[in-house]
Amino acid sequence: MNIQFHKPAIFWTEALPVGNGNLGAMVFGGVERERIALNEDTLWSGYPKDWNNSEAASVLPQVRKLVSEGLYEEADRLCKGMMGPYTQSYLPLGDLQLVMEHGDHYKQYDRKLDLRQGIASVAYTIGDIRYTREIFASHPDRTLVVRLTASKPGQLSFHAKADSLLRYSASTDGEHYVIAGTAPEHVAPNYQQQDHPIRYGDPDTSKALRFHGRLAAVREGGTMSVDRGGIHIAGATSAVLYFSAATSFDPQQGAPSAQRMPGQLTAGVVEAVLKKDYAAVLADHLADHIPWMERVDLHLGDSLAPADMPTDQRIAEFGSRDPGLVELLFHYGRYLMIASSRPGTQPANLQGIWNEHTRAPWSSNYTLNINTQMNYWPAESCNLAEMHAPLFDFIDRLAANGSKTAEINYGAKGWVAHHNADLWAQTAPVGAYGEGDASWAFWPMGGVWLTQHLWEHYAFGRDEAFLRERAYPVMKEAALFCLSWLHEDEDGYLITAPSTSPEHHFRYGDRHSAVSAASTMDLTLIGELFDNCIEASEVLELDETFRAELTAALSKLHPLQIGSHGHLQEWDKDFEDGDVHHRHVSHLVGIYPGRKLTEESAPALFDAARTSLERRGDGGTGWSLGWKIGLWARFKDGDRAERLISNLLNLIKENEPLEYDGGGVYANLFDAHPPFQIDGNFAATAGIAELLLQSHQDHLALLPALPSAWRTGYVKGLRGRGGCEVDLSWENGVLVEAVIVSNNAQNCLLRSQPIREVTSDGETIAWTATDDGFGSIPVEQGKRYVISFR
Ligand code: FUC
Repeated sequence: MNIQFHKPAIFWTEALPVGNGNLGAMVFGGVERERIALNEDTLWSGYPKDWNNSEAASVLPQVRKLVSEGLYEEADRLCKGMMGPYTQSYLPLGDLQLVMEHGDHYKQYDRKLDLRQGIASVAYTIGDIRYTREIFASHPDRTLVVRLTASKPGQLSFHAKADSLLRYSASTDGEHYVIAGTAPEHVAPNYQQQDHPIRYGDPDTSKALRFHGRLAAVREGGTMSVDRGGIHIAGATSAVLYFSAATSFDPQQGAPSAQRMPGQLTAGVVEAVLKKDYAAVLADHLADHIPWMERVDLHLGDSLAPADMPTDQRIAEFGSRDPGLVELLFHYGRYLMIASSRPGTQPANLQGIWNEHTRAPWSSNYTLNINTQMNYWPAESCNLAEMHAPLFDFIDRLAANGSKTAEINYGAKGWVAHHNADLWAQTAPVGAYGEGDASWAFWPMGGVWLTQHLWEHYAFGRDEAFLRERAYPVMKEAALFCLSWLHEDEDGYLITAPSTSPEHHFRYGDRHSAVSAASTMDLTLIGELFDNCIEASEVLELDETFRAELTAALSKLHPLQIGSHGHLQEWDKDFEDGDVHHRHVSHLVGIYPGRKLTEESAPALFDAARTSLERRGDGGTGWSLGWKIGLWARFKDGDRAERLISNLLNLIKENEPLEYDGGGVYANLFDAHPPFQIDGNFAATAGIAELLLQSHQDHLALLPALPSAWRTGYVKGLRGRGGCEVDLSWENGVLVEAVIVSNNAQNCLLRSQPIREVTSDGETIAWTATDDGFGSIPVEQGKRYVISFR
C-alpha cells in the first residue's frame, strides 16, 4: 500500500499528499531544498455576498415560452439574464520550506507514501550519513508533523520557514515562526479573462478571511534560534517540526468572523502538541489513521510489479494488468477521503484539499453537476460513512442559502443550488450575470442531486434519527422546490424548463443549444428524490398528504424515452448529440449512482441506457472514466468496467503532450482530468467496490460484475444498504464464502451463486432459496453469518 519513487518530485503531481481533513500538504522530498506545499480547507477568496438575481423571476416565463415554441437557441441566450456571479476560489496557503545544510550529492534516495500508516517519508544518504524525514498530518493533534533525523549524532543542520503566494508577513512569536495574512476579496476563475483577476481589500477593512500559520520545533541536540527568516537548527541529531494553520472562517455563520483569531487558534494547537512526546504524537496518529484504513481489505491477485518499482513506472508498464496497482488505486481513494474529509471539516472540493494555484482550475470549487457528488460515492460502500458528514453540513448551509435563491430567482418554494458552490455556499447560478454559458451555468438540480447522499447515508446505515432530524427535512424542502419548478406541458406531463443535460449540447436543424425541456437527468433526479422522500416518510410515519402529493406528481412526470438509435434519450426530443463522446453521461444517472433504472424495474430503458453508454465510448476525462466504471458495474459487465479501469490507469506526464484527448492518472496516482481533479480517484474506488457488491435493489448482489482478470481474491469490510457489512472470497471467478454482519435484525436477501450452507457461531442456520437465484437468510443484529457456496 505504498506510492513510491526513487527521486524527489519536480512537479506537484509527483509530490505525496497527506492530510488530516482540514490541513493538507504535498511532500516533494527535495534533498537540499524540501518543499511541502500547504493547504487549509477554509482558505478561500471572498466573503458571503448577495448572489441572487431578482431579474431572473421575470426572465423565467420568457425562457419557458421560447422553449415551448422550440426556439432553443434563443432560450439558451435568454438564460444569461438569470445568472449570478462566479463562485470564489479555493486558495493555497503556502509552502513549508526546509533548506538542509548538507549539499545535494546524495545516493540511495527513497520517497514514499504509506497509505496504511498515513505517513510520507524521505530518506537519502550523504557521505556515510543516512538522513530521514517522516511527514504526517495528525488528526488527533490537528498539526502537520515533520520529523528529521541524521544517522550520526550532531549532523542535522537546516532552516525551516514558510511563505505564501497570498499577501502575508512573517514574524516570530516567542519560539514560534509565524506567517499571517489576508486572503483576496475576489479571485476570478481561471477561465475568465481579467486584467486584475486577484483583488485584495484594504488590509484594515478587508472583508476577506485572515489566515495564520505557525511553526514550532523540538530538537535533540544542537542549537536552535528563531527569527523572521525562520527556525534555524544546527548540529542536532533529530528534530520535529509542528505546523498548524487556521483562518477566521466561522463555520457556524459560514462567514469570516472578527471574533475568530487565527493566531490564537494556531497557538492553542501548537502549545498543546508541544506538551507531548513525538512518540505519543506518532502513536496517536497511527491509532487514529490505521483503523480507518483497515476497515476494508482487498486482494485481486498477485502483484506483477517488483516491490521497489516506482509508482509512475508501474502505472506505465503494467496499468490495470497489475492487480496490486488496482488495489492501490482502490485504497488510495479511501486514503484520500480520510485525509480530506473528516467530521467538522469542509467537504472535499475539486482537488480535495490539495491545491497549489491562486487561480486553480475551475476555482477548485464545488461543482455540483457531478464532481462533488462523485467525491462521496465511496463513502458509504467503502466503509467511511463518518467521512460523509462534511457534505451533510455543507448541504445544510446550501439549503439555508438556497431557499432565498429559490424564492428570489424563481418565486419557488424549497431550496435550490445550481452547478457551482464555494466555501460561502453560493446557491445562485454562476456566469458573471450573463457572461457564462447556460450549458453549464444554468442547472438548478445541484441541490436535488446532493440530497441523494442524505438518503444513501440512511439507506446504508439505517440511522433513523439521522433520517428524521437531518436528512428528511432537507430532502423535503428540495422536493418542494421540484414541485414548484415542475409544470405541465401541453400533454399534461410534468416537465422541467429551462432544462439542460449538464454541459452537453444537442443539434436541431443546423442549430444547436443546451437549453430545452425535461432533460432525462432532471426527470431522473427528481424522480429519485420523490421516491426517497416517499420511502423516508413511510419509515418515519409522517407527512401522509405530502407523500400523496409526491406520488401523484411521480405518476405525471414526463416519461423517459428511447431514441432512434435505440438509446436512452438525453433530452425530451430525440435530438442528435452535440458530441456523441461527451464526457458527461448525465442521462444515465438512474443507472448509477441512482437506482431508478434497473433491469427488473425498467428493462427496455435499462437496455437503451446501455446503448447510450456504448455510443459514448470508453474514453473521457479522468472523472468520466471513473463514472463509466460504476455504470458498467451496474450493467454487470465486469470486463468492460475493467477496460475503463485500464484506461484510467493511463500515466499522464506533466511535461509531455497528451497522446489522446482523455484522462488518466499522474505519477502520484492523482486523477488527471487533466488537470488534477480528485473526483476520478473517488469514482474509481466506488466503482471497484460496485463490481464486487451491489445493494441498490432490495438485495445484496454478491460479485455481480467480477472482471475475469480478478480470478481469485477477497474483499473485506464493504458495506451494503440495509446496515450490512460484507466480506467475500472467490476462486477462479466463483464465490467461495461470504460473511455478513448486519446492524439490525432482518431477512437478508442475497443474489449469488447457490448457497451450500449458512452458519453462525458454528451453528447451522436455515435459509430459504428461491428458483430465481435468491437466498434469504434470517439474521440477528450484530451476529456474524458465514455463507459457504461450495
Ligand atoms: C464540469 C466538467 C468539467 C470539469 C469541471 C470542474 O464542468 O464538465 O469536465 O470537471 O466540472
